[in-house]
Amino acid sequence: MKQKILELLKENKETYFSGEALSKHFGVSRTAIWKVIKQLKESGYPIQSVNNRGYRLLETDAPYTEAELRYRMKASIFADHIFYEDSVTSTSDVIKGINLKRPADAIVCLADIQTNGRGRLGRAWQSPSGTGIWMSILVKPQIAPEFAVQLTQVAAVAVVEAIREETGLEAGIKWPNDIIVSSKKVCGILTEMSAEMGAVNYVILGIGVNVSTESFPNDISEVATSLYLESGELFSRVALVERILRKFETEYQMFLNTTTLGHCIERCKGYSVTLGKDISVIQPARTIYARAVSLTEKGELVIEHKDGSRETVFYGEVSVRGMNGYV
Ligand code: BT5
Repeated sequence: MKQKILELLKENKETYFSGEALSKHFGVSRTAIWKVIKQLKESGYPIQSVNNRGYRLLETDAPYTEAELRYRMKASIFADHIFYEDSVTSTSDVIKGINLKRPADAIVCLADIQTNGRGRLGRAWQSPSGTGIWMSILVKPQIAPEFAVQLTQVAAVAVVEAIREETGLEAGIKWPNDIIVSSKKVCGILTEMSAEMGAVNYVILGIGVNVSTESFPNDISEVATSLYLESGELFSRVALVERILRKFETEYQMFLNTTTLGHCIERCKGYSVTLGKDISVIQPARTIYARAVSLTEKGELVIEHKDGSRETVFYGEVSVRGMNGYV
């Protein structure tokens, strides 16, 4: 009912609805209506209550809440499988529990703060309160496990285009999992999978975007940036999340049709800040120095050695660093 009342108020902004009219409309008591309105107010909606007139939603920026996100994404694969928490260890951990209790083909979990945000290979991901989007998307593609790694590129292209459209910043993709602006990292993507022989159970895409961060701890201040630091503007997290999820859904559906990145690989190449650069590919057993020359339709990186021979490297087995720094 909370969702329904919110929809009614949103579709009729600035219009008063009396407690009595709402209670008749929803077939519940006026006290029940009052309780829901109280909850909505507590989660940040500017609802005004005026004696003898009723409740109305004021015209202002939308809050970053579960109800708001569900409302915006109601006609998507995520619909009412979007979950928001104030504080979690890691959205990529919490989403697994949600999937056990409320299984669905597509789930989103977001939090305002992560106390144990993770990067790849056990690295930490700084996720302070109020400053960023800490979000995990769980999907259940019916594909063989070896195809799942491509979803990192599906997420990357969704995020890079959402940032470009929402902020006007020239975001790029540093293969395989970083989104960068002005040579610094504004977003990282962590892809994890649960699979059995020959079949994927689910894939979790953890996406962290620094939105309004003003400063970073010393150890990452050289490599990290935020949308605010790059533009001087504060962007709405809820609008960005909506755009990322919409784009992700479109790209994901296209990926499912072919299980390749045929539909987006040219865009991935266009956004790539890695191609054309001399890079070091750091593998557990060796480091290769080569030039990044292309991406395959499966999202792998093609590198060219000094002698002109080419090799394809896969996400998950490498770290890529520019010879002279981060990119
Ligand atoms: C990543 O790993 O870039 C993947 C980050 C994924 C974070 C999301 S947030 C939602 C979901 N829940 C989680 O727990 N994780 C996901 P990697 O490529 O390993 O990069 C990690 C490195 O980035 C760290 O070692 C730092 O150097 C740097 N770093 C840490 N926090 C950062 C931040 N907020 N912004 C930019 N760089 C950061």
